[in-house]
Amino acid sequence: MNLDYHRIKELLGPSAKVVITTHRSPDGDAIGSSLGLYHFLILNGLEVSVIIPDRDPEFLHWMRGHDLITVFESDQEKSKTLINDADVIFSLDYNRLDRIAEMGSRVERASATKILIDHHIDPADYFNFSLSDTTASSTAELVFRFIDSLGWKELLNKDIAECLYAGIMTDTGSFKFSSTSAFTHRVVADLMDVGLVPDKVHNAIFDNSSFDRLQLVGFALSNKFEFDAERGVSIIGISLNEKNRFKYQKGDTEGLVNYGLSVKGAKMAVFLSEELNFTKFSFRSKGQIDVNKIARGYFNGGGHKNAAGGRLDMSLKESINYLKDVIENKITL
Ligand SMILES: [Mn+2]
Repeated sequence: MNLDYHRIKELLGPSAKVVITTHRSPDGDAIGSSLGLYHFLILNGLEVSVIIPDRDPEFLHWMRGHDLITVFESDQEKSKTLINDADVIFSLDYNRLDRIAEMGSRVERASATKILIDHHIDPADYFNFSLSDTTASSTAELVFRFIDSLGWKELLNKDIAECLYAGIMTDTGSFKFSSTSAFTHRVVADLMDVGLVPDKVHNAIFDNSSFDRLQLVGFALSNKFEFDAERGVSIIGISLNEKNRFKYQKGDTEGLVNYGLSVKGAKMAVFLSEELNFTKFSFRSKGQIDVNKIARGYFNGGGHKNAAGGRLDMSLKESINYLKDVIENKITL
């Protein structure tokens, strides 16, 4: 069911208990949209908790309210109680319960009203209310729309603005992806009107690398980067050993896939990151190449047309061989 804002206002009455959830391996949009909504809802006197399945990378920890986030993986009892007691559960930046790992069954069984705010393709129909728009640049942009549609735009403040901006900026690749619309820029203008300083957020997120991280990026680009000029495909793969060598921290390989797509002539870029018993994939593409379809069809994943993820229970070496077989024999680019 689409959002009935009148009903939502009733649900978000003064004594409501609200839980905000977002996807596993939370990124800038996941945390930014969740904390943005959090700062908005607490203004209405609601009891609000943000629960994430697992830890987020350190470059997002500067956001106000971040220290109040509950991590399901490390605080299961508290998380379960909050989920069971909630009147309303928001699902932000994901649209299928398998994206929140073990938390999914808890959320499914909870008696709360479930509200989806998301921009990924093919939402599950399990939610009571959905604000789902695959053309939106980010979930943070949709949270802005949600607040505006409730008629509460005048409640926007600097805390909300910084968090939402972090989500929009990271999900649009600093406003360069094709999902960036005139509306996206209008939203940012409104956020600036309430005190957002864009370069402050940009610096907090992007100028915050450890020395080891940059060494890892340099190593990946000079030693682990393959470019198939004929097909326009970039592949960068990092093994678990290599990550350990550079004291890998969560988030250190963020954005590496975009280098692959920045090569002249590149149409698709794939980044592979080996974990203990599996390998994670990030896909990026230009134009009509639909990496959501490719990720869904061959890599147990999905996402958006030009940006998607996946995973296979294989080593890095096996994964690269499998990927090359798919590229050469199964799909047309
Ligand atoms: Mn997003």
